Amino acid sequence: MLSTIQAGNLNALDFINVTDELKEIAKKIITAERVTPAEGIVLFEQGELGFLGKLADFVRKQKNGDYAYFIRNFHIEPTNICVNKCKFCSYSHHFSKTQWELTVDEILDKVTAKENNVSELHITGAVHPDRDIYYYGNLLLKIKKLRPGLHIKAYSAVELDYMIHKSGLSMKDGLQYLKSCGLDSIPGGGAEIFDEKIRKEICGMKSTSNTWLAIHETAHQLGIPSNATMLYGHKESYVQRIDHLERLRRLQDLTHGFSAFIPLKFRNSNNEMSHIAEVSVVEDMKMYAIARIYLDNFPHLKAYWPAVGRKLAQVSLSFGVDDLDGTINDSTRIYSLAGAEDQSPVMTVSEMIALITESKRVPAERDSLYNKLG
Ligand code: V47
Ligand code: SF4
Repeated sequence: MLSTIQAGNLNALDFINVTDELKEIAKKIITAERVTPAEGIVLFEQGELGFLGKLADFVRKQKNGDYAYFIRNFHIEPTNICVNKCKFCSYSHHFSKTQWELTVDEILDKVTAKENNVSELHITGAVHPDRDIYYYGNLLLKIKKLRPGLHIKAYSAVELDYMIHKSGLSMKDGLQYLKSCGLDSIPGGGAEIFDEKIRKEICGMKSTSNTWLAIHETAHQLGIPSNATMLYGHKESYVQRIDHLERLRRLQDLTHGFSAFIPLKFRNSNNEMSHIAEVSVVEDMKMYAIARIYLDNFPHLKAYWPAVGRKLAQVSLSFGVDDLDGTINDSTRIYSLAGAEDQSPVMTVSEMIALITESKRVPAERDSLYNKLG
């Protein structure tokens, strides 16, 4: 009986107006029992936002206490010239009105210009036809020489697939080579949606879902941690969202190499899918909450504020999120080109702290491996 279960500040009163099926799922969640794929779909189809929020908040608190993390970071996007043509992309040279290809010296100048207290550099961009693994390896070596203490989170699995394939190296040797040059971790991009049918429709030229998963698995085996993302709110169904989460949860059971999951809301400006309306805020918060509940083996759930806007990111702290990414410092264009609210995303540390404190969470500056700093 649910009424006998009390955990944290959750109790039976929170579940008065829900069906027996949802009550049973809630009972599993508060006793740390894993939710099945079928139950995940029920949560999406029947779970009302307040109910899901309470459960996700409970799970968040169990995992991360009241901390809400952030990092001092910046991005470098070396190029937007791309061999692929994803329909949701507003960023590549196919759809954007601008085109760029930074030289190594231009990239190094950007690194040199950053303040000394920045902890992480995130490098990702388009899949350039002519750049090979040795170009990217040398870039890592040069950045590390300039700033040995900077954590480099670089190259999505899609970029890695292309550069490793082009070099003729095996996946393991390619990743090992990049690690030896200074690759510290891998960002979560390129996952999009694993369902093969929808993936083919929206980004058919991209690496397959199995390749994305195999690259992350191999990286984890080599001691390279990574993140995972999911592009949601376009053509995918709830069944396909749960399938995506399920494939990630299974891989995480094997490797424990993922640090954070980042749901990425589809933004519809300036791309070939602009006719698809963006989903509501209710749908966004349900996505965060169910991701937090379902991915019981992922330590962190991140709201990437340049994608959803700082107000929504703040609200997400009550729906399972414990990490708001970082200060960014106006260094990324992926979301400004796709129509996000912040056209020049910059958040100062004091703005980040104020935003977190207002949500009654404890701000914690972190490094890339979620160690608290200061
Ligand atoms: O894979 C591209 C997404 C991703 C759109 O690991 C879009 O810490 C919505 O993965 N609407 C790249 N999304 C960004 C990414 C990321 C960002 C921040 C932190 C981390 C991390 C990873 O951006 C792509 C794609 O899924 N994307 N266009 C769009 N129109
Ligand atoms: Fe290229 Fe990435 Fe855009 Fe796809 S999402 S077209 S791989 S830049």
